[in-house]
Amino acid sequence: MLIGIVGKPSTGKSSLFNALTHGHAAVASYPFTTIDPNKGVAFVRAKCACRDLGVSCKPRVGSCNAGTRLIPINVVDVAGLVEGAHEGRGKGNQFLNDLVAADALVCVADAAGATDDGGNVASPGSHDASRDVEMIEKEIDYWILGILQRNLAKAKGRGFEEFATLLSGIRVTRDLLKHCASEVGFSENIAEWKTESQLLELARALRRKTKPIVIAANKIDLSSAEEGVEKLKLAFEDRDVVPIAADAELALQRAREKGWITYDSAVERPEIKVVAGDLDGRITAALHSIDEHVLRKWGGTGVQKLLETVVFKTLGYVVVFPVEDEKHFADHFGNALPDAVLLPKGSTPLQLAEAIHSDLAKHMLYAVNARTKMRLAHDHALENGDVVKIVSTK
Ligand SMILES: Nc1nc2c(ncn2[C@@H]2O[C@H](COP(=O)(O)OP(=O)(O)OP(=O)(O)O)[C@@H](O)[C@H]2O)c(=O)[nH]1
Ligand SMILES: [Mg+2]
Repeated sequence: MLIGIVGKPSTGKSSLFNALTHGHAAVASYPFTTIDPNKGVAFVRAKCACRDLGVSCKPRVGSCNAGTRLIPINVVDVAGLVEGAHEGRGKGNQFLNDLVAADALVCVADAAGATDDGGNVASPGSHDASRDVEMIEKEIDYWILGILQRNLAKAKGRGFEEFATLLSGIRVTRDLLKHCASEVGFSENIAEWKTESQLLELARALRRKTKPIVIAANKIDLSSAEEGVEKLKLAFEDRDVVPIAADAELALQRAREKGWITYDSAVERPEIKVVAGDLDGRITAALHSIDEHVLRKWGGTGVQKLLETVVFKTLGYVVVFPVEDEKHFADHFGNALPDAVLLPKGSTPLQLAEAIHSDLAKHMLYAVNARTKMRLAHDHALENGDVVKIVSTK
C-alpha cells in the first residue's frame, strides 16, 4: 500500500511526512524545500486477531502491542504543485510519476490560509485553501491526461486491450477503463479518442477511482484555521477532510524522544504530561500552547487519524491474517499470525493469495476460514479480522 502526499508548496507536506514516518525530511517556510521525493514507512493500527484466538502473535513486519497491530504503509512526499504545473510552472508535474503506484493521495492544505499561491508566507486567513485543493486536483488530472496521451500514441494501431494494459501502472484495470470511457462517451475504438476535453474528462474519472484524495486541513494551531477547516468541509462535502497540526505532532514526538513529556497519539483526546523537571521556559510555553490550541481545542493533532481515515474509511480496506497452519493460526515455523494483509473490502480468497504471492494464487485450490475450519466459497468476500489458510498444490 502506497500513499502519496501532494499539495501546494509550503502547506506542510514534509512536516506531515516526518510526523507519519518519524522521518527527517527538510522542512522550511520557503517554497520548493522538497525537490526529490521523500520515501518512508508509516503504521496504521488495527485490532489483531491474537486476543480472540488466545495466541501470542509474532509479526514478521510491524508489531503488536496489547492486541493492537501496527501495519506498515509506504508514504511518499513530493515537491509542491502550483497552478500551471502541467505547462512547466514551478517544478512542473513530472515528479508526480513517483505517485503512479499510489493507492490514495493526501492533499495537504493550509487551512489557516497563511500561504500564497506560490507557497510564500502570507497573513493568516488571506488565502482560501479550497481553491488550492481544486488547483491540485486539476493539475493531477492534467498529469493523468499526459499519461493517457503518451500511451495512446504508443498504442497506435493496436486495440483497446493493449491500451488498457499500458495503463496498469497507474492502477487502471481494463474494466475500469471501459466503464470510465463509456461514461465520457468514448467507444472502444481508441483511434477515435481524440477530443482533448473528453480525454480530460476521462482522466478526471480515472483519477477519482484510482487516486482517491483525502484532504489534510493543516496548521489548525493557527487561529484562522477554524474558519478554513469549515470552508474546506463545506466545499468538499463528499470528501474526507481531516484537521491536522503536523508541526505540533512533530514537536510532541521530539519532546517525547528527549524524555521531556509523556504523550500517546493513539488514544482518544491525548494529553501531555511534563516529566522533565528542569525544562527551559520557552519549551514549556511551546508545549502549553500546543496543549491549549491543538490537543484541547481539536482533540489531538489528527495525524494518526488522517492515516487511518485514508486506509479504513476512504479506501475501505480490511485486515486479513493469512496462515499456513490453521490449527495453530501460524506459519510453518510455528509463528502465530505472522502477517496482517490490507485488502480492499469485498476481496476474495484468490485476491488474498495474489497479495501474498503470484505463485500461491496460480496454484491455489481453495481457502479455509481458520476460525471455523470451514471452506470458503471462491467468491466469498473476506471480512475484517478473517484468519485464512490458502490451500494450494505447492
Ligand atoms: N503553524 C504551523 N506551521 C506548520 C505546520 N506544519 C508545517 N508548518 C510550517 O509550514 C512550513 C512549510 O512546511 P514544509 O513541511 O516544509 O512544507 P512542504 O509542503 O513540504 O513545502 P515544500 O516542500 O516547499 O512544498 C514550515 O515553516 C513548517 O514549519 C502546522 O501544523 N502548523
Ligand atoms: Mg516539502
